[in-house]
Amino acid sequence: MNALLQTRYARVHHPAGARRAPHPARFYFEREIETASREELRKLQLRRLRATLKNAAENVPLHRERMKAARIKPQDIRSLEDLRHLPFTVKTDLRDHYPFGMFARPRAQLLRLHASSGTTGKPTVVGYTNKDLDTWADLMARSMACAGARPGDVVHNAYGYGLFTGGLGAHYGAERLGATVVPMSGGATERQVVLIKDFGARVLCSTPSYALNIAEVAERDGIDLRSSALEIGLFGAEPWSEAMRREIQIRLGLKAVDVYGLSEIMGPGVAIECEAQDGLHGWEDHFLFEIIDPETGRPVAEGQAGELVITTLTKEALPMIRYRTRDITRVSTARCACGRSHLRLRRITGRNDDMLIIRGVNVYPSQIEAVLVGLPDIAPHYQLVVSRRGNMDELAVEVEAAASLPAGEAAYRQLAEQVCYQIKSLIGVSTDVTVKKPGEVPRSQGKAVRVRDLRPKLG
Ligand code: DLL
Repeated sequence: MNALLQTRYARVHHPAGARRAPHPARFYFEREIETASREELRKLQLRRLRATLKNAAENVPLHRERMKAARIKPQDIRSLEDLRHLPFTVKTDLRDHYPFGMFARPRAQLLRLHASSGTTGKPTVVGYTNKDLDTWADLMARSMACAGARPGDVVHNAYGYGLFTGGLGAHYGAERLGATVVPMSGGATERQVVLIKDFGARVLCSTPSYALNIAEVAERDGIDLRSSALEIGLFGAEPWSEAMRREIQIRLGLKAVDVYGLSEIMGPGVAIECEAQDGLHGWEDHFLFEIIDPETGRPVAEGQAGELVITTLTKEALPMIRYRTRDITRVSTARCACGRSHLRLRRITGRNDDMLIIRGVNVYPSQIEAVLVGLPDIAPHYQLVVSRRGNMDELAVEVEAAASLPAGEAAYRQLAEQVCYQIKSLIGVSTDVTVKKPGEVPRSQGKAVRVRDLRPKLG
């Protein structure tokens, strides 16, 4: 039996036996596929791409019409590069075909729907067949194992359960791995802290901003999570910085791992860091990744920053062709120190649509975060307020004084000046900084609201 089949055999036939496996950490390591040569991966991708295009052309009118307009039939695709002749799919396509118009399977064949609300208009709805849910659980289990989780671990899942894909995505992945899931969802942070400690969670799943909230509540309530069983945090669903990673690692006493995903493509588990933490492995047996110049739509050279575009290769219900994620990153196909061959995405620095242009300087909120978090005398909680004066956008930064800083107007003013100076010298933009009292910046329960946009809405 080859290694891949052996892994699958173990998983399918001895789910409870996972705890007895001689090397549990290897249990969900699918060696054959995770370390396949680039050539083998590309062959597999091409075969699956053709099947995906066939599924889309036969079952989704929008894709059929677009392929027709581009004069391309699925069988014309002879190389992965041929995909570039097909147009992109964007978020508004899903909204325009609300609720089920992009599905390639009748609604009755879907076992689950998820949706994201977004800030304007109708939600984007995504759906999964039985096989899609199975693949998702497999990929999330693979991701968790890649990050160091093992069968038998207690996984405390503080991602929100509901229409958001974080909660159920992590839940079924952890079960598939053979871990014990604590299905907490977000909120009731005091209780979360107690249960993390009492149940002996080794793995914490949450947004990075909520992890910080958990750390803060634990410190306030005198519960030392650093001496608890926690070892690994699977953090994602929002941009975060290296400074934030350091802060969380110190305060929770765990290794913070970056996990990426999006509902339109699947949910969490599209890409994750391995123990080398040198980029996030994107699972290329299920997704095809491209980086394009967001202005021209053309591919950029490997290593250059651009917008991530993803095509699904195995999805039944919602095949996505060249989906523009709006997320900005870079890729590397060099083999990783961990031995995996699947490409690596660099930390997602932000979304195209989050980018602010302040007096001609492009700024992502996560860049400001990188400056703020770790500065002495301020707590790692902040909000950015964008407004407009005349034709110019202005940026105000609200930070919070650390509890250790003596309160007082003079101390706060001096601190504001220092923060303003740091942002100006490191990013090059002038900002109006306000220092708030401890606890005054709103805490996150899930995805943090980092920007309050007070600019008049267009149209
Ligand atoms: O956030 C799925 C997810 C859940 C990923 C839990 C990781 C953990 P959506 O709600 O559809 O899905 O939001 C997707 O969130 O396009 C990125 O802009 C952002 N995002 C997700 N993960 C990361 C990350 C889930 N690790 C959108 N770093 C994506 C930066 C991230 N941004």
